[in-house]
Amino acid sequence: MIITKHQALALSSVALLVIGCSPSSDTPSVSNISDYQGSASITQGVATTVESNLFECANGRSRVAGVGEITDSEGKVWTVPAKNNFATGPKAFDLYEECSNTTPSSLAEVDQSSVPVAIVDQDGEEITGYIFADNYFELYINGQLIAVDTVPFTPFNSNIVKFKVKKPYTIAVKVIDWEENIGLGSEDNRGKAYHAGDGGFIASFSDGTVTGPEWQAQTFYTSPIYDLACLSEVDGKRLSESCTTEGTDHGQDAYAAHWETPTNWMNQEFDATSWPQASVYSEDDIGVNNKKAYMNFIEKFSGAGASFIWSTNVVLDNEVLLIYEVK
Ligand SMILES: [Ca+2]
Ligand SMILES: [Ca+2]
Ligand SMILES: [Ca+2]
Repeated sequence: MIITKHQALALSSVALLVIGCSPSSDTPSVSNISDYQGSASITQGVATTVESNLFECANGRSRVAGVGEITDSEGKVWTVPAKNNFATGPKAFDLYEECSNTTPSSLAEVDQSSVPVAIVDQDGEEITGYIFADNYFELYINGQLIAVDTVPFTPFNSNIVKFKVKKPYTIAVKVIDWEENIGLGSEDNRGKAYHAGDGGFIASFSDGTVTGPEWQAQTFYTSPIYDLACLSEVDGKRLSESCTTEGTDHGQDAYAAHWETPTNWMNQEFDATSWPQASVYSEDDIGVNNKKAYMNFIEKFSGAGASFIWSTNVVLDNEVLLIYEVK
């Protein structure tokens, strides 16, 4: 049989396609951005680093907490893992923070009287909050930025906040599950170069407010996604429950789904009733039993009736906004 030059080219293309579609079992399959029909903006691949590291740990190890930018197919630029106020925001008081040598073994060793009080209402009630975030939080009360986490990525830490406010008031929290592979939603962990880490947020407040399923939670950044067909949206929920969370050594071409955060999301008048209710996770889900920043003060977390919350996917959703109105 004589094969023309044209046929030979076609055959080699098929061969390439076959190679491309027959990855080793460790290589994720990938669909096309053009096949995606949902409301997110999609990016692919690693972001350009714009901030190489937000945080240096003087006394030990910490993962590099970088910030990057990545452009979607429509030319829109997204900040990953998320826009944040770490550099300029008021730092929360350290409850437990190894890098600052703040390592009390219990609350009795903490001088809570030295926690600064943020004023929302001068004649309001003084409220104390205890916060543990995997990995990073920014706390707003009635739209006012009260405190930002003192460690963006690792080591795991916890914080105390105090503020004066009148009821009813609105708690709004931006939480970020940080990433080492910027724009790819992953870190070098568990023996894989692209391991998808998990998030988690828990807090209790002295007026009895605790994190739980009554809070609203919406995701704004989901990654890594290896097959866009696994993303779906139902009743305002941005779902990724059928997406793989398996680590890989070849995650450099992962997709990410981005949604624009509303500019006024932290304000009291923002209506979050269309957002999904927060999903609740157990201490085992989050893996805190080896984390002193949590366990040493557990009476202010699960012991106070608080639950770990996040959006519907605590592994793949990396920027989540939480809102709760205290009546
Ligand atoms: Ca932190
Ligand atoms: Ca994490
Ligand atoms: Ca994650």
